[in-house]
This record gives sequence, C-alpha cells and structure tokens, in this order.
Amino acid sequence: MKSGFVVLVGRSNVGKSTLLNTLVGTKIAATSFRAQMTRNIIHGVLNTPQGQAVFVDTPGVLKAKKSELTAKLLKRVEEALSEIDVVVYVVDPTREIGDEERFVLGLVRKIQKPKILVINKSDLPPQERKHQLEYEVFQEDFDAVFHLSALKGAHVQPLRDKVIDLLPEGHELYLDGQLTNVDNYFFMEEIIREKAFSVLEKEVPYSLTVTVDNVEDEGGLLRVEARILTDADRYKSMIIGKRGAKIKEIGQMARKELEQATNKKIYLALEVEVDQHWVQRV
Ligand SMILES: Nc1nc2c(ncn2[C@@H]2O[C@H](COP(=O)(O)OP(=O)(O)OP(=O)(O)O)[C@@H](O)[C@H]2O)c(=O)[nH]1
Ligand SMILES: [Mg+2]
Repeated sequence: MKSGFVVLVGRSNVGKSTLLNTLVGTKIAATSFRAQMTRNIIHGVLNTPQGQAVFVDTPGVLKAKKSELTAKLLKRVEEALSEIDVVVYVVDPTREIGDEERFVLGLVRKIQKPKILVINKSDLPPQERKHQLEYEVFQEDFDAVFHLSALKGAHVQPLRDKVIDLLPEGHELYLDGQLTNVDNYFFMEEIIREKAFSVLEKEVPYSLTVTVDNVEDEGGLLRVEARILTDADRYKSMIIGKRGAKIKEIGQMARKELEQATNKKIYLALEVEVDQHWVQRV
C-alpha cells in the first residue's frame, strides 16, 4: 500500500486547516478568518483503497507580527517540514505575493520531495482572485498544480488522488480508523478558541489561549470546565464584554458546536483569567 505524511504549508489564512478538514471529510482543525488560528501540528488521516495519507496541518507563516508566539510557530513549521513524504503548498490568489510569500516559497523549494501547489479559494469571483496568474508562475517548481475550493469542497478529489499517487510504498501509520493525533481536551480548546477568534476584536485573539481543565460525564451530560487565559486586565475585560456579553456569546457558540461533535448535552463553565505566561502553554 501507499502511505506517508503530507504536509500542508503556507501563509496564515490561506485555508490550510479548511483544506485538512475537507480532505479528511470531518472537522479536525479549527479555522478562522483571523491569522494564527493554527498553533500546533495537527494530523488528519485519509484512508483509501490504495493507501493512507496522513495530512499534517501547520501554523501559518506570518512575518508581519514579531512576537514570542510567532517565533514559536515558525519553528514548528520548520520542524514539520523535516520529516515528510509530500508537500502541499497552499496559496490564496486574492492576496498579493510579498516578502512573506517568497519566504514560504523559499522554504518549500529547499525540500527534496514531491511537491503540489494548491491555488485555493476558486469559489471566489475572478475579480477577487486577482493575483492568480502570479501564483501560476510558481508551477515550474511543482509536480502538480490544483485549483480548488477547500471551503466548498470543489475539485478536491483530484488532489486526494495525486497525493496518494505520489506517496511511497509503506504500512499503515494510523490504525483502527483513528483519524487524528488530537485528543478530546485539545479539540475542545480549539473550538472554544475558534469562537473567541470569531467574536472578539482583532487584537485580542493573538493575546489569548484556551485551556480545558476538566471534563466530567455526569450521566449523559458532559460538564466541561475551561479557562481563557490572556495577557492583561484590559484584554480580560474585552473578552468578558459589557455585562458578560462576549464571553456568553463565545460560550454559547462553543457549546453548540461541541454538542454536535460529541453528540452529547454539554454544560460549559467558561472563565477568563490573566496569565502573562500563557504563550509557554502553547
Ligand atoms: N472563499 C473561500 N474561503 C476559504 C477557502 N478556504 C478557506 N477559506 C477561508 O479562509 C479563512 C482562513 O482559513 P483557515 O483554514 O483557518 O486558514 P489557515 O491557512 O489554516 O490559517 P492559519 O491557521 O492561521 O495559518 C477562513 O475564513 C476560511 O473560511 C475557500 O476555498 N474559499
Ligand atoms: Mg490553520
């Protein structure tokens, strides 16, 4: 059989996590319209009659923001690129190619493995995909190029087929139908953080993390205790919102999605705490 690791790499926000979920057919990675949603290496497994592809989602490369977090995430990307069988380089044709994109292309060029270029967001109208031709020029460095929509799941099957085709012969890496390296606690943290990213003002998401401290099954009801950790008091009040409006919204959205994912009733006890060292937990 064919098997191996297929790393999804690219700038922040190009749609790597959305593509991972679509390729595997179930939501594993959280996604956001804000940058730096993904902070960890997340695996999603695709099993086909020909073999098994383990897709590896990575943090987006972000050069503009200099911070401890950004440096840590870039290191993770570089590590993820060291042991792989195929690279899938994802680009967003609505965005201009600048230093950041050239930096990622530089990383990808150095890799001596089969490479695929994915030009994502093909569902958007052509006038929004105004840099498409500039990205198409990259194709000489790649074994294949695909135009697709990760969000709509359009034209994704040819990519699956090509990936399997390019993988080496090997054995199963994930057994017994297991689909990811992510555990339940981590998944819950990511869903809560995803909702915080969607509800909060732009600057706040980069200054928080979520930790799930306890999950208790109380006869069909899952009681989840979680905390949002943030840098400073002013962020804490922004996360809580006027009369608790923001934290309530985050909690409700997260609870709904977690109920769908677990197929259980959930009670989510969510608090906000200042912890200046939260980056060390990421
Ligand atoms: N229109 C459109 N939007 C997309 C598509 N794929 C992803 N998006 C959107 O682009 C945004 C970023 O998607 P993510 O999957 O979180 O991007 P990412 O590359 O994982 O971002 P980081 O984790 O920050 O590196 C989200 O708002 C997605 O809904 C697509 O095919 N079409
Ligand atoms: Mg992501």
